[in-house]
Amino acid sequence: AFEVHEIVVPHIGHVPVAKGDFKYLPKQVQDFVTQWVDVCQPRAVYICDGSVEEAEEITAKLMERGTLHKLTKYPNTYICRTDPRDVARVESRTVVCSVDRYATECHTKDGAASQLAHWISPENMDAAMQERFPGCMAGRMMYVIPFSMGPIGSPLSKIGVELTDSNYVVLCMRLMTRVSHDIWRVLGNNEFVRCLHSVGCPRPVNYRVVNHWSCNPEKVIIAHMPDDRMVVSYGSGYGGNSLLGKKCFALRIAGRIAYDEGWMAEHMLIMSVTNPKGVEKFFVAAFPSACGKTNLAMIQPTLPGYTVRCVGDDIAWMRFNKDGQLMAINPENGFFGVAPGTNHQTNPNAMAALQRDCILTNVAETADGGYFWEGLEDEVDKDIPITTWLGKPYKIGSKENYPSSHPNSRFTAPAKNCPIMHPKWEDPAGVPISGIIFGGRRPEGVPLVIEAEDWKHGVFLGAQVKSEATAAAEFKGKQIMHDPMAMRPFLGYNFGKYLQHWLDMEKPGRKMPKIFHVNWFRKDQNEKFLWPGFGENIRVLDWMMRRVDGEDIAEPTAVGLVPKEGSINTDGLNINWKELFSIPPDYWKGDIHETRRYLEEQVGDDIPPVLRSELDRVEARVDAM
Ligand code: SAT
Ligand code: MN
Repeated sequence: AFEVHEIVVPHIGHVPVAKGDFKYLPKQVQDFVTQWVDVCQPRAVYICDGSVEEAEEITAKLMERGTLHKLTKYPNTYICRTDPRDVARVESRTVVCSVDRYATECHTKDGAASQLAHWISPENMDAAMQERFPGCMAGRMMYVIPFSMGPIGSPLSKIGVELTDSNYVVLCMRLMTRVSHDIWRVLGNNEFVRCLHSVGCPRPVNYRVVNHWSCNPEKVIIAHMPDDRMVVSYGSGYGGNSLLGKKCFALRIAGRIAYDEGWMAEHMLIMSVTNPKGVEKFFVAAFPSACGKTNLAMIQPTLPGYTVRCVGDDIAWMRFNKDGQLMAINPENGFFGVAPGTNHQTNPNAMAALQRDCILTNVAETADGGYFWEGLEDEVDKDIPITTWLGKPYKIGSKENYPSSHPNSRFTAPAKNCPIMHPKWEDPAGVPISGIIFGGRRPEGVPLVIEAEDWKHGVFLGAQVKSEATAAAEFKGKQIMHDPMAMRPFLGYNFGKYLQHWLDMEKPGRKMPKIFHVNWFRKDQNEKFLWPGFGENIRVLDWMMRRVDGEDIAEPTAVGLVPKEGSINTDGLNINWKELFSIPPDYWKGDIHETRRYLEEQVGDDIPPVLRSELDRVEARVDAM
């Protein structure tokens, strides 16, 4: 005779645990999972461990369903096409919850609608959640993703747990963050950032699912509760809306933690430049989304003898160490880069990173199993049949079904695939920053580079960042939008307080980095770019390095320091220096008055007094031009 053993499936309430050992999770995580299992009612819970086997299992499921499609040209690389209604961040539905409205928004002039963070009251937040979350995962799996922003266990890193009903999100989180079983041990009894995400499509679905991509565009909300260190996202599966470690955690929530703890969480790439003398300096740079941060972070310098290495392409966490040196880490583990425009000319290092282990979302496919997007015309067979991101046939050069890829189509690639990652890119101590660069797309009036006179003036330069709208969010057309510090979409608290926090970074004994503003996008009367950009940008970085070392190659103007004529190496280029560096008085008078109008309307009484006097000072000088 033999005994019959009952197979006991562990449960959370009455919901079975499909994978993983719930008992192993720290108590505070168990409570978090239990709470939302009760509300969302998934059919089962899947505790992720970050293993390769797990990725293979989930990839196979997504291929079976048709959400992912394997590209035969590159190993372990997949194409994904979303519902065309779910293609970018939704700024208008991105909100921050606080008891006091002015913890989130500024005291705007005459109650103007805030463009710098959108507030939601705790009552409205509760109602929004009540309307969406109960039962929202019915018939679906809830994945529990343990992740670290920054190297696992580093003192500068932070841990989060994302609950999601999207397995596409699981795969992308594995590329963009560090997902591992080890997180539970490192976390112990400590606090973590709570992330809750649902595509908002409980089963049975009573509408047509487009492209095997579940989403609920009418009900999208991306909400942040900085006091509770929590993010709640509903209705979208795309990018920054759903990979909650990225903009939601690493910028909006971390920004608030940084404010409380005296450090900085910024929308910045991190890179190093080594000159022919072997001297290396690190820079961070803040440009609005889709303005070329990824390209700059990975440039292939055209000047001989220079080496560029990449630490990160989107987010920098920075703090001054005990020696007064500003140190930066990249909290991410991968790149979520804009695909169109990326090619072997503009960014060979990104192309190298795209040879394996990637997910490409909303790009086109060539008949031989490769990817295609606008910008790759010279790198594939001209006659090859192409299928657009909308599944339509396309031929290079044809107007029909153009463009082949959505303008905000993206590649998701592991950082370690990039051949020029800095050997210290995962150093827990971070890398020492010598210069901070701001910039945007400014077709008119703004010179190639401006250097701030001091830290305060630099903060002002950052506050006046504007740029042509791009496809990274829902805005249309070529309007020039304010995007102060390139943070407009990513603020987690009152922007006046944020500016004061920047000003407060300057303290005796600290080595304040130099601050610059660049514009690669100035055009002449014939709409032609005045500067070649991309690899040639090394020439501007070289000038900045020499400025950091105090070389006498800058001269004052009303708007800041600019290069003395000829002090940027333009050998071999055909450059109209006068036009590239001109500061047209009429343009700048209009611009500075417009900046004042914007700051007074949007930041209002929250404008820090020091920043206001910078504005007055610069405006008086510009008016006297
Ligand atoms: O916010 S996303 O991560 O979707 C991309 C961006 O805007 O930089
Ligand atoms: Mn970004």
